[in-house]
Amino acid sequence: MTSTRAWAAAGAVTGGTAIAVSQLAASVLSVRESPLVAVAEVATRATPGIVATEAVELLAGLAKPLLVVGVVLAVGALFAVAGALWPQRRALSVGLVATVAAVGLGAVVLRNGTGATETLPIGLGAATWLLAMTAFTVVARRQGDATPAIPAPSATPAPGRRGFLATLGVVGLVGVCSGVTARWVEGGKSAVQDMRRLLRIPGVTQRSAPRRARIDVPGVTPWQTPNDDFYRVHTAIAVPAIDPATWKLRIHGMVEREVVLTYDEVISRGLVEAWVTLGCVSNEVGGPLLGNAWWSGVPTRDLLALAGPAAGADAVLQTSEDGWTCSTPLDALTDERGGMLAVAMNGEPLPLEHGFPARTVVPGLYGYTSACKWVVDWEVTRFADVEAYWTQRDWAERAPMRLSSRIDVPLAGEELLVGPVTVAGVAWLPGTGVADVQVSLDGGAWTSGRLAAPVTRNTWVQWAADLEVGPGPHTVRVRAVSDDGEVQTGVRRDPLPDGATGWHEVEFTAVEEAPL
Ligand SMILES: Nc1nc2c(c(=O)[nH]1)N[C@H]1C(S)=C(S)[C@@H](COP(=O)(O)O)O[C@H]1N2
Ligand SMILES: [Mo]
Repeated sequence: MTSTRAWAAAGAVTGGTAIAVSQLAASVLSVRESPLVAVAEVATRATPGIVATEAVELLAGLAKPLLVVGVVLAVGALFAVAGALWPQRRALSVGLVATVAAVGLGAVVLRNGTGATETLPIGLGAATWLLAMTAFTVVARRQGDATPAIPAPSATPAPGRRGFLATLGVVGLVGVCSGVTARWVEGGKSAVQDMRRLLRIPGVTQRSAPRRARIDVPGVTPWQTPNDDFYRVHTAIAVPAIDPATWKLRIHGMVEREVVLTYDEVISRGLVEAWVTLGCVSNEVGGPLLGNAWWSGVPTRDLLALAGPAAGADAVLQTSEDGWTCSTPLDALTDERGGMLAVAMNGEPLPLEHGFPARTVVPGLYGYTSACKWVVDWEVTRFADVEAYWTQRDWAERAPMRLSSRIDVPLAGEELLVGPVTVAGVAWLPGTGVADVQVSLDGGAWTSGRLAAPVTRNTWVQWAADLEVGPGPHTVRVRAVSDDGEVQTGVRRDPLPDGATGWHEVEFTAVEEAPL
């Protein structure tokens, strides 16, 4: 084995391992597309249109796999060259690998944007390569020291064969193990995805926003939030992929009898369905962490009744499969408001990110105290005895959602024509309902806008107000009035510990001429 060949082999094997490690990181962190596939897809996009179309038509379904194979071969060759260069031209070698990493990074960022989830796998891959090549160097040097017949330092050092091969074996093994684990993680996830796609839950219906719920002002937030646009908040780095066939909900603690329910047992109880607006306590005034969906599930009160909560209990500590917890007032899960163990969202089984196969939805409470995704355990207990994930971190134990409202149009900084201007947005107090929305232009008197139908007391409402504006800068504010007559406070408070308060305001400018 010539030493340059040995180093090229080391480079290629290490490259494979580096890619396998980054694939593993990517699937654990659940990036939708792996770095390799992302590079292949960017390559497709960069190919001149006609060539790409031809290739796709010619090769049909083969085009994408072939492209991936091509990328693998090209990257493998680059790693081999980098390996061959490593002992003598270290900077060039590292530069080559850095270029490969940068291309991968560029491709992933183009697809998915920047974030730890996107960039970390590639960083880990690059680190793996450097680390393993350093190991080869140490082995080669040690063998070299032991062999006095080593050539002059200007020549490529002949790595000691056995140690070098052993290192190659170890690095290769790490690569194979990472690759196999990555496949396994992906396989599990896509098996659950496939199961979810094929799942037909009896009693789940599809519903679109009632006509009367829509105010029809361009730019206002859609009344019904599509699943893909629904905000997501969770502490889990890898979204749990739970097979409904193995999922169970255990109800225990201060109960007359402990019960364990399977997925089939839950859904065979018969589903109820409702529009409910969910919101996050971390939402700033005017923020986006809110969504409204058509949920299907089983009433939490019915499930709890199966276990029979004992006197003195006032809370349910909910735990998710990934170990997150929230403590929910027992009365909120058993009163008339319609809390449910939801299994479907907008007519589809819950998306994995939103808690598949089951999550809690409780109208009127912020998500962190109630909306446990991937829920597997309900411990009936007392607030005095437990703390949950966020209450351990200084957020309030009880957190009913606050009366709030948001301006969606005009956008901040927008330039409009003088004359009539329509301001519009959404307002909410799930659990109670919104009766009126008022706006104030430039600090003037509050005037009522018009409301679309609120549909239910648990949903947000679209509103609009028609104003006359003169030239120059303007500020418009909004406040809501609840069905109970509460007027939304203008006192500005941060989300911590129990939700932000204050009026949302938007500044815009009115001009005489149409802006260019
Ligand atoms: N398992 C689990 N469930 C969770 C959370 C979490 O971190 N882990 N976050 C909660 C918070 S803070 C909110 S606001 C809602 C968000 O639900 P969504 O992601 O479906 O919009 O989920 C709640 N349920
Ligand atoms: Mo939240």
